Amino acid sequence: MIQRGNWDQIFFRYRFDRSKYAELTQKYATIFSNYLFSDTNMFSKLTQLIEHHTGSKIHYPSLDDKPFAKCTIRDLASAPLHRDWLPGECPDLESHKDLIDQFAWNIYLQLPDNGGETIVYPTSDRSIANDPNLEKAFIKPSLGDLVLFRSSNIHEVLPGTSRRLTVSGFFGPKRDGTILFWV
Ligand SMILES: O=C(O)CCC(=O)C(=O)O
Ligand SMILES: [Fe+2]
Repeated sequence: MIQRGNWDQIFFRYRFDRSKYAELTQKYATIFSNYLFSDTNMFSKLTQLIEHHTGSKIHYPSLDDKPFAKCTIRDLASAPLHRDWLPGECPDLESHKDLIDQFAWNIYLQLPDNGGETIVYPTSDRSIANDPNLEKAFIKPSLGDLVLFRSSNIHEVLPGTSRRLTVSGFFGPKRDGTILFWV
């Protein structure tokens, strides 16, 4: 059983407590491989798809010799307008300093009947978010969908009428032509 609110060990949340992040990463990796990925290979399918379409090799970064988490479970009621761009948020992070861009991937495990859409803006500039001429992408996923989008652009998740559960992570190309995966 996934308990409400107890997941989502994304690095950004633990950027000031890296040992807690490493501890949770190890704990969840064991749970994911024993339960979530024991009867589905969705993560390896995703990485194969990305390597195939980009022609790039994926690398999994580490921090003080401890791996970053590869994915997380998100139990997101909604998300306010934000962007995810790790080199901007943590410029001292050696592992991510040559990153060119950041993308989010989400596989939808549970969705509300109403609401829960993801809106992605065609800009990273928050100050123009209300410009009526912006052509935003309104994503209304179905169960099992994989959605990839540029998370360095501003985006939000609208509130829904019931639980919304995803397997999620980030990836991005580096200057050396490889792709990093982390969360
Ligand atoms: O759950 C979603 O559709 C998007 C959540 C989000 O903010 C992200 O993946 O960066
Ligand atoms: Fe996000």
